[in-house]
Amino acid sequence: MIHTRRFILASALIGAVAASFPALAAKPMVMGFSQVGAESEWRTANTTSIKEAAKKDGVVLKFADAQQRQENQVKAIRSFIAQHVDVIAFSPVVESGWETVLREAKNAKIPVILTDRAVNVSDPSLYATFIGSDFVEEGRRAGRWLVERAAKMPNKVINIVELQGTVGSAPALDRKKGFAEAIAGNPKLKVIRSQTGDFTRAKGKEVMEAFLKAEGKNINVLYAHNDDMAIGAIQAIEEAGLKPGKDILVISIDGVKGAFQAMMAGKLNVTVECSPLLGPQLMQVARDVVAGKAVPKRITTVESVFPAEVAAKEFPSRKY
Ligand code: GYE
Repeated sequence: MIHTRRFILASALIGAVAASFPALAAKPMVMGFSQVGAESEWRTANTTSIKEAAKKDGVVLKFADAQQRQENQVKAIRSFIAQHVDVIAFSPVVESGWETVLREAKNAKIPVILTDRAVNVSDPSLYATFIGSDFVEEGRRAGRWLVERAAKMPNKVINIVELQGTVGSAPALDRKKGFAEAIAGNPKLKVIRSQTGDFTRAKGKEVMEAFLKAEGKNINVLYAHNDDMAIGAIQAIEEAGLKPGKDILVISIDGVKGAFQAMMAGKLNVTVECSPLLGPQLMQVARDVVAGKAVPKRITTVESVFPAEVAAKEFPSRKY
């Protein structure tokens, strides 16, 4: 009798504890995550967001940094499959070349969630969903800002140089496309040079130096596919004796703190927001996918545009 009562009491206690700590109630979900690398401020914030959200959610995260190389990502995904994780999530460095490894995951019945960057596959059933920004729209927003600004400029021609992101990556392809689309209707706006800076500060600076050497004072505008390349390029512009933000207008994408600081210093004119804070949403969607619930095939991040005029006001509330 006493035994039974004790048993009931003990079970009730375990039940109560499990209810307040859901992670204890069941086996924790195991997620394999293959990250692009650590190429930018954006990426660092994205990694932190994913790690923190996993911890908070009681998800066991197996995290692999691919150092910007697709072959490392393929290796990581294969190792997640071998470890029988519950779900695989990854941010694909480039768009193409994923069919084989994604089919291996599908055959192993492990769902795959794309975060941040898209893939180009003929069979959409190879992934469950894609969470991230609309990069074409970001490019358009950058272009529209310039079209508006150009209306107030006396120049007959406005020469633009473009620093592209990683060759073959979704954000580089889409941001180029969206920008080109937005400026197409204005014959004054001309992209005179366009080259990759691989989303890094060092490369952004190096390529801008080459642009300046070739075109010098002909350059009116720099459009960089991310803030880090813009920040590197700003240094190159200053070293060439010109004023970034004035002699050369600077437009970029991401909205990291470094960009807000550059805007407050008058060196960057506008940044188009691209949020890296995808962690909490990823964990939620992963739970739904693992539970077999239907999820939308595309989950788009909500974002805005920050011109230099609002930088000082917005800076204190920036989270990345
Ligand atoms: O804009 C850039 C990063 O894929 C959206 O990758 C991301 C991009 C981001 O390196 O800074």
